Amino acid sequence: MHAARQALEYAARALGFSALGVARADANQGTQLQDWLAAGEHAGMRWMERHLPARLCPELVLPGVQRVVMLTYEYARRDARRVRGRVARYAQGEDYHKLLAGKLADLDETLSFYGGQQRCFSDSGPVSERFFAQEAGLGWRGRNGLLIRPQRGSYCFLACILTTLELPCDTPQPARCGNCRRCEEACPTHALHDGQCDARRCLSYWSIEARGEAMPPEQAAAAGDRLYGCDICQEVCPWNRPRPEPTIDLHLLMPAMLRDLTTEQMEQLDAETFNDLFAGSPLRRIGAEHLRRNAARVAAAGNETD
Ligand code: B12
Ligand code: SF4
Ligand code: SF4
Repeated sequence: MHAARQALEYAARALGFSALGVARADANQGTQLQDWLAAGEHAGMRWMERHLPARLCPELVLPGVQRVVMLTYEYARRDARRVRGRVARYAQGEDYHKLLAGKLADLDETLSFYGGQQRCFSDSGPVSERFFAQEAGLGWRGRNGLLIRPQRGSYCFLACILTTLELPCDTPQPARCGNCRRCEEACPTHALHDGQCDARRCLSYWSIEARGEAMPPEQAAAAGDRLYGCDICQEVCPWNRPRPEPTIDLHLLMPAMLRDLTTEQMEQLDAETFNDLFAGSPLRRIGAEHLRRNAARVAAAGNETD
């Protein structure tokens, strides 16, 4: 199985992934996910309840699974918007679900050559990606809940391959947050506790995932010019300090259309124009109405501070 792993590493590098690690599929996930769901911290994301059995048992996702291969893919660290209304760094370029799906299909093919059966996901399947990334030795889970790599910080996508091959595994790294609590202290809505994020309080949830519900006043007051997503708990993390910017896939750089589109223009978008402009962007998933609502909130916050 060393040969299969070597071939996989080679192919992953060629496809632009920045790191790869392997964990046992039956690694003990503890009870954090159940506790988080039982406390209602998943807010309106009911699909997380439905996925619970599969999340805890990868065998239900791929019978015969032995390993979870975890990969990282870098996105830009610079905020490229030229006008008011911040967009989370991960969402600045093309839709990463599609971009990574093609690359994962190539890696699936590589492992098939060695007799493996695979299922691949990136933020698209019932797999606890941060848990397995830590188990696979790619980094540790910070107090902001995210996977942090000692050399590269947390600005990366995670992707995973469940495989029936018994690839050699990696060793988890110790957590290196030490006494730091900057993310917890900086979170404007106090969403972080015990290394978990309470989605009911999180600006990322309210500006992206919440469907048909307006942002509660406490979150709206704290959101400022955050139009889509929130990077505050990453911006303050010392492991994300400026360092040479890694080479970023051109598909993940912000197109001029999004760089210059003002919140006033967004408020005017009809569904058709929205679909045309945002085809291929992660922002498309929230739909025209939610974007207009976010834009109106950002514009109103701007008027208050003028
Ligand atoms: C739901 C979700 C959200 C929700 C809820 C966030 C949350 N509280 O988890 C919302 C919409 C709020 C959100 C926001 C963001 N998200 Co999000 N999100 C997810 C998703 C789909 C599931 C996460 C999840 O399962 N949460 C539930 C919690 C309880 O699970 P968990 O933390 O993984 O815990 C499990 C294990 O870790 C274990 N565990 C935890 N601690 C411990 C300790 C021990 C000792 C043990 C044994 C086990 C254990 O328990 C659980 C077992 O199943 C993942 C993709 C995926 N499929 O994993 C992306 C993902 C985590 N998100 C991501 C990103 C980028 C973000 C944002 C930064 C986006 C933004 N800029 O706006 C923010 C950051 C917010 C934050 N600080 O967490 C990336 C993270 C990349 C990274 N470097 O870590 C992911 C991995 C998507 C991807 N493929 O790239 N997200
Ligand atoms: S994404 Fe923003 S609101 Fe959510 S936990 Fe991080 S800092 Fe808090
Ligand atoms: S800000 Fe500090 S506590 Fe939070 S994840 Fe980074 S190192 Fe850990």
